Amino acid sequence: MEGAQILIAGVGGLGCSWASKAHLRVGADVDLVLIDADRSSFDLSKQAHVIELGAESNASGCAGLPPLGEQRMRNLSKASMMLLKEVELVILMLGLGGGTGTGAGMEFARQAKRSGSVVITLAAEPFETQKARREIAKEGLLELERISDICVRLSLDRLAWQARERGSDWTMGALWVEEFVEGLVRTLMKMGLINLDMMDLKAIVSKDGKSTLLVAQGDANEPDLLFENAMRAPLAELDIFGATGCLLQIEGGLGMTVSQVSQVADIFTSRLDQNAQVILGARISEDLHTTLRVVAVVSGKETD
Ligand SMILES: Nc1nc2c(ncn2[C@@H]2O[C@H](COP(=O)(O)OP(=O)(O)OP(=O)(O)O)[C@@H](O)[C@H]2O)c(=O)[nH]1
Ligand SMILES: [Mg+2]
Repeated sequence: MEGAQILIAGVGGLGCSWASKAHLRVGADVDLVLIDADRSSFDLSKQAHVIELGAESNASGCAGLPPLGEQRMRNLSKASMMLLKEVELVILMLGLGGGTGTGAGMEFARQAKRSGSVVITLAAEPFETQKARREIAKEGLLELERISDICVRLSLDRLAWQARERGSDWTMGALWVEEFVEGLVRTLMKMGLINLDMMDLKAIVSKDGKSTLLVAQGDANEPDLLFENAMRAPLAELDIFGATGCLLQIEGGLGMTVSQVSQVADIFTSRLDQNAQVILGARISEDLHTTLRVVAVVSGKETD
């Protein structure tokens, strides 16, 4: 899908922070929009389009009220629809539990769908200890799952725990999010050996049931470890057993062999439904050397 228009969108404090960091990794071919009521979020990137929610901008954001965020976003739909005009894929990032990410996030997702875009949402669920925020998040999540083509649920507890393990100082695990988005965008932007494009992505995500997305990187000679890596992702729900659709993109250095590709493909597809539709793509990227990068979009999971 060369020339496909990808937009990274961050909504609310956490969403804007993640989106601007992820955008730095993928460069100027991809657009960035930051949406918040709190103006300080816009200092995060010099290259971003910004949508400021509400007249009286202050650090209290949308005051923890999703309907307020939703309403403000709806009022600005003219500006956002303009921005979304040529966009084919929106990667939407937000933290659930506040007013802006939850409320404005779901309205922006609706607008993106209305404008014909595929929407992949990365939604962070509040910490276990944040009871009130988790209540707010619950409803927002249901709606985001309904609207988005793929809704990847991140657990802030798992993210923070892994960030500590990696010695990364940022408690919310931004590094993992950056790598995830980089893998996804690079996969979708470049042409593969076997060509994967937007139509393939649409075919997979149009299946009934839930979808999720895995991204993993590892040594080309250790496909098992690579799979384990993917399974260690800080996702809130990671059960791919019985899924009926999978888009698998495998990227490796010049030395990547057919046998490596098929080993990885076997491992990633072994838990799917026997009759699952699998779309496989492989690509050479010189900079990867002996590393393989795998992006798997898994869909058609039973809804629970
Ligand atoms: N413990 C902790 N959690 C945070 C912090 N910042 C964000 N979060 C988590 O991230 C979620 C989203 O927070 P924000 O992105 O700041 O909220 P927002 O979307 O800007 O919403 P409003 O400011 O209410 O309009 C929250 O529900 C928390 O779970 C923080 O500093 N500490
Ligand atoms: Mg805020």
